[in-house]
Amino acid sequence: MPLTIKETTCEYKRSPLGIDTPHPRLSWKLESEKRGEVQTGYRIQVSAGAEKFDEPLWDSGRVESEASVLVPYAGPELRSRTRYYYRVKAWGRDGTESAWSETAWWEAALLSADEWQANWIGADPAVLDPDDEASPLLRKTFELDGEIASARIYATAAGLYELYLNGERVGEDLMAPGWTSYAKRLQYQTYDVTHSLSQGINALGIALGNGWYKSELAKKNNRYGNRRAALLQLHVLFADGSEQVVVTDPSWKASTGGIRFSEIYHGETFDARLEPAEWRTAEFDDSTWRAATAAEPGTGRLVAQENWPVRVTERLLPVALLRTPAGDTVLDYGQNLVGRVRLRPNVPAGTTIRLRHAEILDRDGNVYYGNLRGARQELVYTASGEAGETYAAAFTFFGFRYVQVEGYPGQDEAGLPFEAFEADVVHSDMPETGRFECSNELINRLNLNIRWGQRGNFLDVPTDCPQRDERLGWTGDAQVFVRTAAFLYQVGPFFAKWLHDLAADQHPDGGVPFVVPNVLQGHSSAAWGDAAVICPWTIYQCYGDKRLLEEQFDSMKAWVEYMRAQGEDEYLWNTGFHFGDWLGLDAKENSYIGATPKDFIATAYYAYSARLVRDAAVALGKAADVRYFGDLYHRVSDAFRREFVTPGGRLAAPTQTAHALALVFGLVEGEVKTRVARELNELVVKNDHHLTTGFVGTPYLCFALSDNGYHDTALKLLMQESYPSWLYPVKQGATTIWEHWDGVKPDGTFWSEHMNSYNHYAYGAIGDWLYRRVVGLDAGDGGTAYRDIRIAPLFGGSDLSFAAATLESPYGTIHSGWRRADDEIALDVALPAGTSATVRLPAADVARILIDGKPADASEDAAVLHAGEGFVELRIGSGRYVLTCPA
Ligand code: RAM
Repeated sequence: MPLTIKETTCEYKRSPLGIDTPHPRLSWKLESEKRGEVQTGYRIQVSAGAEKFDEPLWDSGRVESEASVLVPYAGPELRSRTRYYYRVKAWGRDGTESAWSETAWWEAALLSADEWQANWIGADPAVLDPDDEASPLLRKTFELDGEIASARIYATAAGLYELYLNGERVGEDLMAPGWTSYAKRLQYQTYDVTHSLSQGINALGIALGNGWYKSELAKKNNRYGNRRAALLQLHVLFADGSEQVVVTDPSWKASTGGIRFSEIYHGETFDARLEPAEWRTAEFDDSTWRAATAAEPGTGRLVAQENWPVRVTERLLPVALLRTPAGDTVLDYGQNLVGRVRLRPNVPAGTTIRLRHAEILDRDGNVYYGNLRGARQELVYTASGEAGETYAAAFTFFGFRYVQVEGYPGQDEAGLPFEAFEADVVHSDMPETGRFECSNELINRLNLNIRWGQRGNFLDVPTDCPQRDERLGWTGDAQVFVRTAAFLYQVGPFFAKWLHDLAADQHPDGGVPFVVPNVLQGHSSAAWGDAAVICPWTIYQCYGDKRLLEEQFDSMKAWVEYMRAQGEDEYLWNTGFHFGDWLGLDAKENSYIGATPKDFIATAYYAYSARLVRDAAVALGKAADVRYFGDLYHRVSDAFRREFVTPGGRLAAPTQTAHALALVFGLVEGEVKTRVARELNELVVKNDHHLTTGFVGTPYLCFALSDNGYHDTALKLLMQESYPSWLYPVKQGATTIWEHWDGVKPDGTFWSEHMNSYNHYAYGAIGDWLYRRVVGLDAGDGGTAYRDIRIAPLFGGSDLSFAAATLESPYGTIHSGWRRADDEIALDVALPAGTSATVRLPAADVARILIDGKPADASEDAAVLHAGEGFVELRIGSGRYVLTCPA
């Protein structure tokens, strides 16, 4: 197969509508069967039409470069509402030229604020009190005269919206416009509606929900405003070149319909009898509707949708019908999921069905609602009785495995028709990128639980949990999980959007809110605020997103400067409030905060973040910042050692978390490091191979052991099935990651209902270690976006007989998998074109390592980088290899 270009993307997406950056970035993947293939040059053409490449708007010409990830468009200034077609070709190692890629496109949205002609509107407050729970409906008819060539809608809302055109739903996005720091930034969405319009009279309809804008969030409603409102602009281009624009303005009509109540935490109440039939169509008589009025929602800058849209990504039928001891009728979906039930009731008009959503059954088998705290999460539906009626909550989501059904006719005798209760799984529709498998089924289930945790909690913002009256963008949780997240799914746009909100909500002194978007008072706990630094750095490493790093750089610096200003000593952070090693098991009785001293954690993170900011400055070529943050990093690390390392060379804090942080953050060196590692190992062994770590220590614990000669101990921790361990919840039947190691105690009782989520991804951060250490599929230091790969599996004892992972990286598919047989281990590696890898294997000498059956030092496709001290390092280029080494 010759050199070919597959999968071109613009701003991470395939042919995206509605991009508002002036220099969109293009990426492509190369495919070649040749080993060691690299790109030596590329050429990009951008044109105004799919057939217009003979007169391109921009032709990069042949550029001698290996770049193929996020290459910025550098042609003439882009125009709003314009589609740009592009194609790419590349040259390979020995000059081979690829054919042009398939043509793809992106479309510019509204590139400046003055392109907006629309006005914010809502229902007249004199007619519908803004605090009336019923959702407003807005509609407008308009006439089109002429042949329609193309049409786009740009729309957003204060609250949430669903859009209809001539009776049909526009797009499939849910929970639009998403959750941002509304007072500063509000996303709008772009829709291609060319084929939904017709000549003559057309009708637009908008349903509005409270959403994050107005719902009760963290015990308070109307956080951003109290009046739901819409902003929409439709541009119709006719075949003769003329244009018509329809906008929201007071000529629209307003009323209410079936949605009587809608809240993020509490669910939705829908009365199908009150939904005016056909209100979304041109034929509907709206003479009883009132005029809409102008609204001022107080929202900030309008930005085109950055994140992946929220969508239904899977449907699940219940797996069982339960009759609980309390006499309830309960559907079990077999999986703790986030989404909604798509109700298809076949019942008489006026029947009210109530669905109550819960995560877990108690010891007696009854549905448990205690851990939801104030969140009601229920759907109350009153049927119209019409044939084929169906309803799925529009403006809310539920975290559940179990649904208690009340009011379904005949449910006590006949049971329930499962097809009438199908569940929609709802989250940000991020492409799946990572797969993992090993020989232990419990660990495979753990990995699945990590994925479900990410799905449920990556619903436009990274939330701590999706079910109780919280569901907030907790910075600490996001920070510990970001690297695992970036393996399992493509989270570039997801974190870019969230980090823009983090910067928007950051305090003038650099303090970082506990949650983003910020709806709480508190800010700036160590390990939570560090999300400002760790997340953009991780996205840069995993996807090569230098622009994001550049955009966030001031925010990153400001956070480190905030820390510098806190301590009584400039280089120690020993003041203020901190969550500490949150939920650590070495906490005092009745405390959530683990035993590791807060100033230890705060100073360790201070050093770590200063170092990452220095590294970011190196990447961005900012010499003065490199010096400043490099110096700061050294001073903070020195201060850390003075304060927390005893003259004898041990850590002053005898906890697993303290030892893990000091090792992983590189705060101890030489003999002290050796001793700290040995003592960490002893702490774990003495605790009968059980962890004591909380949110801060857990993500690093196994890395600290594996990377310092104690991989077998790390593996024992992983394989541990008794409490506390990662596999304990799995053995208890968990299908997601729990907030507490003992969310369900061995005797079947629960942790206190004040804080006991069964879908809290933080401890799922162990995924990162599974992929990068057990499988050994890691990025190297010689580049970003896995251009330089490091394959260094740690086989450990004989607990596992195989482990494999596949990652769809920015350059293409990377695979690494090892299998142990008799006295040999076979390693299967595949690298995409444009990348190369260092493979590290344990062996006394090179001759014991075979590549495709031949000794490694005789292979033409591998260079020996190192041999000795019990390990061999080889350098290989793209392609597929089977390596073997002695077990
Ligand atoms: C809880 C959240 C979150 C954690 C904070 C400190 O309320 O659920 O997971 O980061 O506390």
